[in-house]
Amino acid sequence: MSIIIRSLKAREIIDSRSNPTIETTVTLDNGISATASVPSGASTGTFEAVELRDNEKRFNGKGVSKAISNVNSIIAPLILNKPFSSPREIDNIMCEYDNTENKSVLGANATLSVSLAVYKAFAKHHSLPLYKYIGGEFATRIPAPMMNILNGGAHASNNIDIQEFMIVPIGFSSFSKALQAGCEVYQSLGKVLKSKGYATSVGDEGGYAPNLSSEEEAIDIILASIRGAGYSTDEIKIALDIASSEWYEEGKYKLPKAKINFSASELIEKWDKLISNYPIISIEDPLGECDYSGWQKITEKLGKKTLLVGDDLFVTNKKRLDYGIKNGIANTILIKPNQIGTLSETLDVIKLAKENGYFSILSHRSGDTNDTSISDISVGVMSEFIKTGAPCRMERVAKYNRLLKIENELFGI
Ligand code: 2PG
Ligand code: MG
Repeated sequence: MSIIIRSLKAREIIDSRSNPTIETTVTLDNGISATASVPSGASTGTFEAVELRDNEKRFNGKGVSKAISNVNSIIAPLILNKPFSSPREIDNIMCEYDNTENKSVLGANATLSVSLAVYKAFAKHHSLPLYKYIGGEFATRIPAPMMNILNGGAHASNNIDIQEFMIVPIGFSSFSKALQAGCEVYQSLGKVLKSKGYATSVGDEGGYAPNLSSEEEAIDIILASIRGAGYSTDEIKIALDIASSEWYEEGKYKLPKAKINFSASELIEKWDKLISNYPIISIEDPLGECDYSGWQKITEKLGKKTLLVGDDLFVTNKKRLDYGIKNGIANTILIKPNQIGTLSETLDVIKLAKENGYFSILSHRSGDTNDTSISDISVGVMSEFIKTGAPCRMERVAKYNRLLKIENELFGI
């Protein structure tokens, strides 16, 4: 059944950090329309696809009018009023026109806004929710949430170098119960911080961002809040996003806030110790995006005990994941569609990960919108986890709420 697109229109909207981003609406010739918007990172990997910004005076250079004009004036004429049988054909046309490794001609923000809107419109045309359109009858599992309840690094103006301290409620019979536990622990953490006289202001992803004496103190406080909410560490585990590419400089890891330097081997020792002492099940970007030998060492040492997640390392890129697979690097991939620029390529990289025994984690960005595509994608591909911040700030909560709705549709819960 072929589908014809009647109109494609992009607009500038604002993301959760008050930066402009792009929202695109696609309308089919039968009147069905769908809209998608794209998020934006702060601790971005060097190898991510290009996020096209205007670099002009307005919005401190962050305007996206060039990306918008690429949608309205370049992509639209390429795809309007022609028959298509799948969104992939449209993604291919954009990739072929762009013809660069990193979408530097059209901008990955432009292409992703089109790609997501087109997938949503095709799903609607087939009278399916997006997750079912992506995954068909296999879309029957809701991922476990990784909830970033304590923020540091580039996402918070506190003194903590590790970017994200997440709780992972895995010992629950349903997503809604896991989410409830996560929310109760988040509230409990607020009380614990208050009782210790710490700030309860929040960072970009809704997690608290107090000044603390060490990462051990951060984890101890989280453990106290898990207990305080009446849960155990059998039910709720901890995950970290180190985001250590931010620290890497001339072969050394220079922690910008603590002002201490580590070699790769010293950092591996540090993470090994932390994993041994705490109920940590996952560490993201424990080493830098180009420190391949360090990644091989840590995978050999800790890869059987914990999830080693490549975010800046893999940037949702098939070639980089393929290199990792062939060289014994990491065992899990973080998936951010805007790192690559189309949903079709995102689905391809997840497929490659699955075929090679890697777990996948769908992820928001630190600057985000109310678009909930990643929730549908996570169910569509049956990813093991989704990380989309604390249960605070509506752009984060919207994605958890979408999963509640999907759970209800699938299981009547
Ligand atoms: C990360 C993300 C999302 P950013 O590093 O995993 O939490 O942050 O979007 O700033 O890259
Ligand atoms: Mg990360």
